[in-house]
Amino acid sequence: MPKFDAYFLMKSADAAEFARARLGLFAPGAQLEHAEIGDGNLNYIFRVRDPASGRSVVLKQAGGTARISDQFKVSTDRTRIEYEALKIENELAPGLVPATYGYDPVMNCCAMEDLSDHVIMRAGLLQRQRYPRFSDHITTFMVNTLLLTTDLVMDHKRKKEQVGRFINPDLCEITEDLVYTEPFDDLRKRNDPFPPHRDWLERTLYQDEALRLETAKLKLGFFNNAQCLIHGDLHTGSIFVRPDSTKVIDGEFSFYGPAGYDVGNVIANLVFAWANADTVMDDAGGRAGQTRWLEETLVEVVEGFKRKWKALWRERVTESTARTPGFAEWYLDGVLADSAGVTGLELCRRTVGIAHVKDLTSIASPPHRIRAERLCIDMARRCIQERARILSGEDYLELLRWAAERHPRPA
Ligand code: SR1
Ligand code: MG
Repeated sequence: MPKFDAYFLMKSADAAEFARARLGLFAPGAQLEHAEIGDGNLNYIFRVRDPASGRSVVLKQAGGTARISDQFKVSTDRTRIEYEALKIENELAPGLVPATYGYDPVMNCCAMEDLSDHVIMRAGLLQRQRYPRFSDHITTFMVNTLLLTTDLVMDHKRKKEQVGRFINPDLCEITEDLVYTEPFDDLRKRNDPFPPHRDWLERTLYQDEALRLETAKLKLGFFNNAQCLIHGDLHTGSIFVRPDSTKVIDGEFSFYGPAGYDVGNVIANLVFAWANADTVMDDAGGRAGQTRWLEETLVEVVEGFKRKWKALWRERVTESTARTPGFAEWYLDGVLADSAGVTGLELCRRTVGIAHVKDLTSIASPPHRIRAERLCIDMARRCIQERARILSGEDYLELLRWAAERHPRPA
């Protein structure tokens, strides 16, 4: 039987052979360079390159369990979902996602543009880089992909078909457990709080009944609100950047869910970058410059999102009942409240849960890491509890400043 007619988990040499045999991108005799370059929690990522022609491709292959832990059994159908989401995103937000070159349902493998001239945004921010086009690009990506896949714009029957194509139970379950449940109830005993302040984290997150009630309500929205096609994991590790370019990757968590899930992830991950810079950078001038840029970016993300959403709403919404006076404002306020709630959830789960972020874990000094984590958690709790009134970029900055003042930088 030909090599790629039955599924197996590839090594990088297999990926090169697959690229040559199945993609038609390389000459038959080309001497291909190949490497496995993935460092995410779930998949295997290969870069295959022909140094003679300069052509290259990235192959993403799904295994039956997550890389981070065999505990997570995850359907390989997620690669199809990512491929189909990429095609839609390429249409709705051109230039803001990698080009796709094909999908193989047997090998559960998707071929896409090599973005080696970009860096993962989280890594770039930790090196104190700034990305002046990011807020403009990411708000266009979010508004176009989210609003244009709602019932307010799409043909309703077509939208229901699409909801079906994007049913993504295994990946949704990961989010339901890791984001909505376990940060507030370590029922599977797999949380991983930073030991020196484990007691503080557990007391603050697991024993606050009022907070847990609000997270239960938010989880219901994630279960039931098939609002639009969301990316589902839009943190700074899922975004490639250059100063002049932004490319959203890793859409395997895509499904029809609440729009605010994507917006809240972007905001929370800017807060992680801020907490790292403000806590770690010793040089006062450099620190002020980097944190100011992050604050401005956060405000531009929220305000740009609102501005572009309203403009696209006027242009593209066709649902007749949406013209009812007051409806547009009510709908956007709901998306913003969900965004604030998810900001809080993401801040909590990356701190206490199993899937951490380098913005926090790379802080070597325990008192500094504790300070960064506590400011994130305190801001998070208010984002969840007060989400209905958090409607502007300035509202987030007020909470960030409040939390930072409660937890001053260690000397
Ligand atoms: C088991 S996967 C853990 C996390 O990694 C992904 O990037 C998602 O954020 C998920 O929650
Ligand atoms: Mg990912």
